[in-house]
Amino acid sequence: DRIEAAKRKAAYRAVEEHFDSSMRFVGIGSGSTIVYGVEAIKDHLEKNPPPPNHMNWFVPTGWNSRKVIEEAGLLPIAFDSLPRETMIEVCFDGADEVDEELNCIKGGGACLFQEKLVACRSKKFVCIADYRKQQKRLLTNWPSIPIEVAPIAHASVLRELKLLGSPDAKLREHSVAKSGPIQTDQSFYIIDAPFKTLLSPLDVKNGSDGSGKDGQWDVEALAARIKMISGVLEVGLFHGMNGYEAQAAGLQGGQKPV
Ligand code: DER
Repeated sequence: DRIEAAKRKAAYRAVEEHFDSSMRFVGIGSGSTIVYGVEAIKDHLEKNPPPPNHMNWFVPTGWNSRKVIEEAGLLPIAFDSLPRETMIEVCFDGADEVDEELNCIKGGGACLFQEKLVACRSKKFVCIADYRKQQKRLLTNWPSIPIEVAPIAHASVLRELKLLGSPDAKLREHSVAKSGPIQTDQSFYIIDAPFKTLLSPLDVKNGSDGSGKDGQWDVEALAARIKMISGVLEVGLFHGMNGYEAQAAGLQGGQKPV
């Protein structure tokens, strides 16, 4: 259908522009769009075989990602077996919403922690997303920010989020499988925290105040503030992707997502 076709088109274009058979380490995110990304990489490798004795390693970002890599017949390598000085050449991943500065809300698939780890180790972060995801500001269409928290701390994190302007923040429960909160690959919980539509960096440049007064935040300020709450492992806001100079609580080391 139209959406699947859009996902596929975005994936093939992203791979065509940013993947090369001579790459050694490539990060693979989670979700349904990335399946097309892996399919496009597989096609590319068949048409453009790597140099003899060259290995393409694919770095998964959790259970779902590893499964996608293995089902495509590609070789996964565990993140913790990456040599310290190795940078991942490029990381392909999806997103739940993307603003005009290419900041992303991520975590719909509850894999945001390992996705951010891999993105931070990547020279380039390529976000593959269909037209539904692009909005002027984050939290326009996607309702809340996914936050990965230590189970023991979930109640106190909920209380702090309420004070920051998210009274309706709640634990992500199983939809059908079993009652109770879902658990991530780290056996942590996910809290989904709705906030007012986030101000973009452009709004801030034009003088808007996104420091949290009356619950109005900008992307960077809110990501940093949530990250400070005791018990928070990671926040599903990917921003500040433009290289090592980025001081934001988001990502260092990546380039602007494309
Ligand atoms: O969890 C994530 O951040 C994923 O990338 C995901 O939400 C994107 O999912 P989709 O490709 O199925 O929309």
